[in-house]
Amino acid sequence: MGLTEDVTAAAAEILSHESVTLTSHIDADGIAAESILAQAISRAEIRVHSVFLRQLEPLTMRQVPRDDSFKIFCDLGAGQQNLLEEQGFSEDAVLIVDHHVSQPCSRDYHQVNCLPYGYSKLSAAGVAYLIAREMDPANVDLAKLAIVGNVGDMMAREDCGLVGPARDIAIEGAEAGCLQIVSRDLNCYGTSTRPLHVCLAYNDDPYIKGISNNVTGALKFLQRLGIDLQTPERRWRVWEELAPDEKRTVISALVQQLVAGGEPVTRLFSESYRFPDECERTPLRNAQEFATMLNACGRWSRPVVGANICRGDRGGAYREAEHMLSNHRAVIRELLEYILETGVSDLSHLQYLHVGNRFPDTIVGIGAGMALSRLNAQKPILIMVEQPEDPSLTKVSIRTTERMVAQGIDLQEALTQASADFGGAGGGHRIAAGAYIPKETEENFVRRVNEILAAQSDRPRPGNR
Ligand SMILES: [Mn+2]
Repeated sequence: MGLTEDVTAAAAEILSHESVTLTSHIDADGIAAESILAQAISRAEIRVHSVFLRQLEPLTMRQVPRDDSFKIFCDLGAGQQNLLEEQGFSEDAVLIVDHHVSQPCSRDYHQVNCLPYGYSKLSAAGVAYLIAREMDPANVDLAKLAIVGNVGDMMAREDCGLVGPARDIAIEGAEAGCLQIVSRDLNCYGTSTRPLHVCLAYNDDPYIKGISNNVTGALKFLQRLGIDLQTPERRWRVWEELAPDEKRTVISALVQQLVAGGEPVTRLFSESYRFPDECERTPLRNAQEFATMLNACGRWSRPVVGANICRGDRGGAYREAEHMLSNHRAVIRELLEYILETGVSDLSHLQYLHVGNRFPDTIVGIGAGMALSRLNAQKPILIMVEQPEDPSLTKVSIRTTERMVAQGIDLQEALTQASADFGGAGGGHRIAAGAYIPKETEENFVRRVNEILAAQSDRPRPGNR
């Protein structure tokens, strides 16, 4: 069996039911995946009801109705199969659509998971799309949401563009006219909504001296190039609306700046995914910003608003999401300032900080990632935050850079090991991971993570002997 066979079997299975309950995750990938499957299912005239969960655990499980509907778990479930078993779900009533590490389980739940087949850069929305298209080729319009989910789950980050099956989906969507692939675009977040100088200054991959983290520097840099940075109405222009020759001027100046600093230029470019059917200068115009909007909905516990946007609502849901997005940015900015002002504690291979209950646990990872570029990027940053629902638990987020990952740092491994040592649970990716630990173990936990990171950095690596 391969992924294609699993997809075919899953599509046939779904089509054989009259009623489906879809349980998905509240982040951009989960919301996009839910919207893909729910639309494909209702287009097939099958009843579908959706439930969004922050995570799959005994308490949240109560939201999944115990009726005779077929249960699809999406962007979650692979790692919680024992829980499904404990809760009495039978094998023939469940389908898991996921891209996370699978937990061994005595019950053999049907699963479509790209990870065991070696596709580590395909997200749940990508897998959901493959199933939807198998259910009906007319579902090709949902490729747009698949790309939003993949980009939202950072699948395009490491390689500056999507690869493998995720990229095939983008090509398919582009051929069907649902999206546009822009090759060698500026590798920068905010190309549709941020004034160009702000867009450049807020970007630090690659880090460009005098421009990254320096709004005034970025503005001066652009003014010297003689490009109109504002429209005649004095509105700041965004990257997307620059003429091709203006873009070339900016890019070649940025290349010069990097070369002068002895830095590689490869990460200046990335493939980006645009949606020409969306209004110009809105967060829905490209996959990255669309994903941020969905994440904002999830983080403010309104995933359904994001799901409605995915289904085409550009009225009430869109306005609500815009509001959440601006709040989301304000809180992240506050967190970033808090981290930089408070300062981090230093260990040999780790820097860390406890933010208490000042910030919601859902944004600390993003804040940590942003803070890292202003701190010592050689050391992963770990942030701890109190759990409002359960003060005996501490939520931990850790972030590092692509460069450190290339040098052998694996945060997923570090947090999984360390949290297991202290009765917690962790997971994630090499570049970003999270865990829950008992509050009283915080200090020992941080020391243990540091030890593991130290061992990782001493580990011999292939090609680096
Ligand atoms: Mn995901």
